[in-house]
Amino acid sequence: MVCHSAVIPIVIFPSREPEMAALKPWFPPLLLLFLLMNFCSPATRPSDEEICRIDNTKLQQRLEALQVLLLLGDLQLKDLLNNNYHRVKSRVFSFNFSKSRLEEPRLPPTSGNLIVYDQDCSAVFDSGQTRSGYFRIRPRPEQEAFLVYCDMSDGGGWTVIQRRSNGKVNFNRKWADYKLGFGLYKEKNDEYWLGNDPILHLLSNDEMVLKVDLMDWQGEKRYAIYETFHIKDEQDNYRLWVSTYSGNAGDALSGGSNTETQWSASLKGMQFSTWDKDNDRFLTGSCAKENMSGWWFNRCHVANLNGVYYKNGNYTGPYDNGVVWSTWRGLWYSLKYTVMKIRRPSFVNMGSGDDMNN
Ligand SMILES: [Ca+2]
Repeated sequence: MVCHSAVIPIVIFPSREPEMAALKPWFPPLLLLFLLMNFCSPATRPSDEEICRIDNTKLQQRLEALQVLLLLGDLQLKDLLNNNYHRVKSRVFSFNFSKSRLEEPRLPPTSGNLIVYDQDCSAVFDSGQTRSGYFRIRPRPEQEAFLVYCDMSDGGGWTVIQRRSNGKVNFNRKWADYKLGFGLYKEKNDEYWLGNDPILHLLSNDEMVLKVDLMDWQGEKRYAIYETFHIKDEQDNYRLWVSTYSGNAGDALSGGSNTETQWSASLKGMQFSTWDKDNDRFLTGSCAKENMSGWWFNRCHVANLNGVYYKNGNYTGPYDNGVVWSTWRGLWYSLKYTVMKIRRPSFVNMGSGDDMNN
């Protein structure tokens, strides 16, 4: 039995998309590994089979090392592009958004007898609806309208994409649930995850500001604002990018102020993971399983708002898997109330949220 590694040509695929260009270094080793696995004919001598297994193991290790290198390179590239000293914005992301804006006409405002939905809560606010509540919106003409909570306090026009408030909704969900969204959409403080696809559709129309509102069990409130918030499509596992923090809760999405922590906990450039789809950088385990949530895990995090809802704040256990924003209350304190909400940049003001009345 022979492993035909010496005669397999390495094919370089042409890349048409920026995303494909980023993935290109994966393809030769992936293809090589795949072909190797198929070329190894059934064992006639144990020693040859053993040799083949060792070769496969080595290739697997090399593949994993390359994946880590690629992720690190990607992080460095994003940091360079968004470095304040250079004042250069991420072309990787802005390219697609500019393109989508050109291709998709904006919906007319809600009026008349036709059922025409607003694109987002900013548009709902513009149309004169200035009281917070649930509205049906349709960010993209080809998609179905969906229900969302519009926070019209705090300057108005905020589309709420995530809320934790009472622990009634299970956030330990599979990929398909996080993709489409889940939770309750009735009461003011009902918990939900809007869904990665709906969030993606919202972000395709315009760049968005992300604001995170937080409250601890003593009623103290903090917030974090990110000037831009992007996620990529499902093919890239909804890879996250945020830039330019301001606020008083700390920049936990960037991994905090410690450089060593940032390397392992910054969520910038991370893909989304769930217990049934592990895309994190923790090569020997699953952050989603440990943290019992879907999130943009690195290895693993210092901020996870989809974690386990521990009542009364402080908690203990084998994993720091609470509803965590560690730059404010640490990894072992689970917050009482969290909201992630997005809005067009033209609405930006820097006040803190006043919609947390539970
Ligand atoms: Ca993993």
